[in-house]
Order: sequence, then C-alpha cells, then structure tokens
Amino acid sequence: DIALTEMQLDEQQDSSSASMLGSLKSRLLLVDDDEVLRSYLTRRLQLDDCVVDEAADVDSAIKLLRQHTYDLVILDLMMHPQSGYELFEFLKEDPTLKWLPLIVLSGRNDLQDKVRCFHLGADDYVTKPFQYEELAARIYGLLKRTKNFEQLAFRDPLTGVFNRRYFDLQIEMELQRIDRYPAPISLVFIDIDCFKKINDTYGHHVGDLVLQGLAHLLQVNLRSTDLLARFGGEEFVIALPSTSLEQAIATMRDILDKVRSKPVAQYGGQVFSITFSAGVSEWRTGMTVGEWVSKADEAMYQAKQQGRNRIMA
Ligand code: GH3
Ligand code: MG
Ligand code: MG
Ligand code: MG
Repeated sequence: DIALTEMQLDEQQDSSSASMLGSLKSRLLLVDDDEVLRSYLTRRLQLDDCVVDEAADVDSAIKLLRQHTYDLVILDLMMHPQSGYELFEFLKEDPTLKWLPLIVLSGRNDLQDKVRCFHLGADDYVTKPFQYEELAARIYGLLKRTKNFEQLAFRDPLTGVFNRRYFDLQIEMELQRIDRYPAPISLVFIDIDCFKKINDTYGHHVGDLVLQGLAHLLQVNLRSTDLLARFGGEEFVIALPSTSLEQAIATMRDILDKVRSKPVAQYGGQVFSITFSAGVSEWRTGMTVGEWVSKADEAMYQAKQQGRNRIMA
C-alpha cells in the first residue's frame, strides 16, 4: 500500500512547521472510513497538540457536530453508506456550521470532484496519498485566518467575552440539545449598578476598565460550559447549562460576594469597586429565547427596584 508506506516514511521525519498548529488550540473532526488512515492522522495531529475526534461515516460525523464545537473538519469523499458529499448538505443547512472550515482529503484526483467540492463550500482539497507536513500546513493556514475572523465576529472587542450575536446562535444550540437530552438550564441577566456615575466621575476610560474587570471576574468564576456574553453597554448575560434556578441563584450570590469584596479595576493609583444587580430565570419547555431573556431582565429590574446589589428570580 503506497499511501501507508509514504505515511510511515513521513512519520519518521521531525515536524517543525506543523507544531505551530498547537498554538491555535484547535479541535478537529476527522471523517474517514479508513481506520488505518484515521489512527495515523489522529496521532500526528495529537502530537501537534490538536484535539481530534474521529467519525467513520457521515451519520457519526453529524452526531459529533451536534455535540461539540469544532474549528475544522477533514472530510473523505468515498465512504459508506453515504458519501462525504452528504455531509456538505448537512453543514449548509445549519447557520452555525455553514462557515465551518473544511478540508477534503480524498483519493479522487479528478477535476470534477475538486470543482464540485469547492462549489459546495470546501476550503481546500488534498489528495491521497498525502504528506502530513503539507496537510498540517494547510490546516494551519486555514485556522489562522478563520480564528481571527471568528474572534472579530463573535467576541466583544472591549472585554474579550462573547457578543450577543454569538450568544443568540449558541443558545439555540443549547436548547436543541436539551430537547434531546432534557436537563435544566438557567439564564442570568446582569446590570452594573450606577455605572453612569463611574463614567461621569472618573471618565469613560475608567468605565471601560471596570467593564473589563467585571468580565474577567465573571469568566474566571464560571464553569467552562457556562456561556458568558456582553449583551449591551454594561449588561452581561450568562447561560448556565445543567443548572436549576436555585443553583444559579447560589452561584450568582457567590460571584456578587466576590465582586463587591474587592476592586474590579485600578487606574492612576486609585481602585474602583462596583456592585451589580442580576435576575435569574430557569428555562421551561415551550419558552422562546426572547421570553426567557425577558424573564431574567424583569427579575433584574426587580433587583434594582429593591435597592440594587442583589440577585433576584
Ligand atoms: P442602574 O444602577 O439603574 O443600572 O444605573 P446605571 O447608571 O448603571 O444605568 P444607566 O443605564 O443609566 O447607565 C449605563 C451607562 O453605561 C450609560 C453609558 O454611557 C454607559 N456605557 C455603555 N457602554 C459603555 C462602554 O462601552 N464603556 C463605558 N465606559 N461606558 C459605557
Ligand atoms: Mg474512503
Ligand atoms: Mg443598563
Ligand atoms: Mg446599570
């Protein structure tokens, strides 16, 4: 088997360009029915510090794509029972997956397949037998660009946390997941208390530092599965999967204790402390995302009414 011989030779060379891949902290999905190729490629990519999931067919690929967020897909064309082309159809339908970077890795080397794949949305096409070095360099090039783009599209530039656009996309996926695997999920709406006064007294720059400080404090006190986003000016939302209303309230009370007990920002030798008000609501079957957010927003408003610096449901 020529492909395998080339792979084995390839494996003995030390990779240096590929190791840059690790710096991108990526999770890849490898879809190929060839088990030997999968285990070889997975091992190489793992050595380059990528997280790799494998799928042997289109159905398992779809399952994984629904469960996890990937940075890139490597896709074989000739597979059974469905060909790789079927996966393109699935990706195209899902707005959160439509732009997922994809490299075709195929034994088919004819112009028609290549052109068809690019038309369907492939970003690159590598033919088998392949050199790992080249594939890794192509993955790196693609990820470098898309990571930067993603950053711009889905992150709030001031605080670095997700923006509302990303929150809206991701929350729909969370609710779809709950539809299949029922579990509680709670939402928190946070609004900084008397933030205008900080801006008016110390200037907009200090206001910005406070926003950054609070975003950081929230992020480090949340779980990796929690979804934190800046919703508007001095408003943040958090979705807490697998968390009941009572648990969410307890979590937020702990975080508010931490926020009020030490300064969130410092500037020109001065330190700045804040408090916030938050509303919590647990998702119930049949609720729209809009209704769910409004419920948390209303609870936040109640917290303001009752004197701020508190969590209400
Ligand atoms: P309350 O306790 O009732 O929430 O009072 P507040 O002063 O926090 O509420 P208000 O909505 O009146 O003020 C929010 C302020 O947030 C007004 C706006 O100038 C400021 N703001 C919004 N976005 C930014 C930002 O990106 N940076 C800074 N520094 N300020 C911002
Ligand atoms: Mg195949
Ligand atoms: Mg506000
Ligand atoms: Mg406010």
